[in-house]
Amino acid sequence: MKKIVALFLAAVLLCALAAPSLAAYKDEYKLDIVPSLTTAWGMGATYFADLVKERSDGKINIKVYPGSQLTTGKQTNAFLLVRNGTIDFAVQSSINYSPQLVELNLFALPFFIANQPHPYKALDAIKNGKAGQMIIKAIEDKGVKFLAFGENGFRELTNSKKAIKTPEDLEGMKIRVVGSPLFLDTFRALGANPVNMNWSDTMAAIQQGVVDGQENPISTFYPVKMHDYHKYVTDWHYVVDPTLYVVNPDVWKSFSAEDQKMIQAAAEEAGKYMVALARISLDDGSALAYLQKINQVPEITDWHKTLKDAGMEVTTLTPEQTKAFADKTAPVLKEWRSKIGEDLVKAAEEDMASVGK
Ligand code: X2X
Repeated sequence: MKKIVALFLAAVLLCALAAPSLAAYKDEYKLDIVPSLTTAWGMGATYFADLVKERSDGKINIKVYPGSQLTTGKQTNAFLLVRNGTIDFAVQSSINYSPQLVELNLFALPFFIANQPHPYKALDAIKNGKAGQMIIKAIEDKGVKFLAFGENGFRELTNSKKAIKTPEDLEGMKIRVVGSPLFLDTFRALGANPVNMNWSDTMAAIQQGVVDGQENPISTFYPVKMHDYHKYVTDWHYVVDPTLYVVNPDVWKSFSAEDQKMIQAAAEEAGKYMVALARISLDDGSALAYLQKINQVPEITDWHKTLKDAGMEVTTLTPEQTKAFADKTAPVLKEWRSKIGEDLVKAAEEDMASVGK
């Protein structure tokens, strides 16, 4: 009898202990993204939310808010809002976090990763290497829990005026850029006239001809019908934008250890899916093969063809043509190396060198 009473009391105690953490689960967790749900970014965020919902039997409900709704359009405030808990989760661009985390400018150093013999492999080596660890530490030291890398993609140039093949072609062109002053420095070095603008204001500025051009990953163009306004694409791969799956640390602590493990795995899986979507038709075929393997091949599997069919003229720069742009921006690269931190840039160079020729 005594044993039964003791067991009963232990059970009551356990329930009492478990109750606050269960009660702490919210009905909805808000997840912030900048573009629409139809982009690789949006699809990568939705995939994560769906996995978590399914694997928690509906207990953890993450809602994706597209179009920078949660930052009232100010995408570069996203890091601060995840840190203070206004936003629970985010899949955010390294560019949008760079005003608070100077280290994240690493990926936006002009022609730094792009100039490697295998840019995608070089990027992966950074993410999985010493530089990646340093970046994750910088994010977490500043008060946001990192879960996984995704990918927005290498960034290409579009404009309404002419095919851009040399830095001279960019002379005086008004180009919309986002985020860090590094982008202003890069475009000024190329003789252009860059303007900082949120993505939520960009399409209107493009439609009204307030700007002549913009730069973004190729998978972003079709969903916003960029082809209706910009005829010219220059595929120059000048910088890359990996995205980051992150969560507010208090929200993270409120999850049981088992749920944390499940959410972590879901973010990693969704990150891989997003990377593949961002690379489809732009890599050596690995992205498509992965999406086939997980049975998630998207409707569009060839970006250049899709954009050409929509009327865009795609210029892919030769290595010599790329060099002219890289030479012009070399002083910016040099200046920003020290702003970002020589240690981090050197670690990234070592990571990239491990890939080989
Ligand atoms: O604003 C942009 O250009 C975008 C959508 O790519 C980012 O959020 C960095």
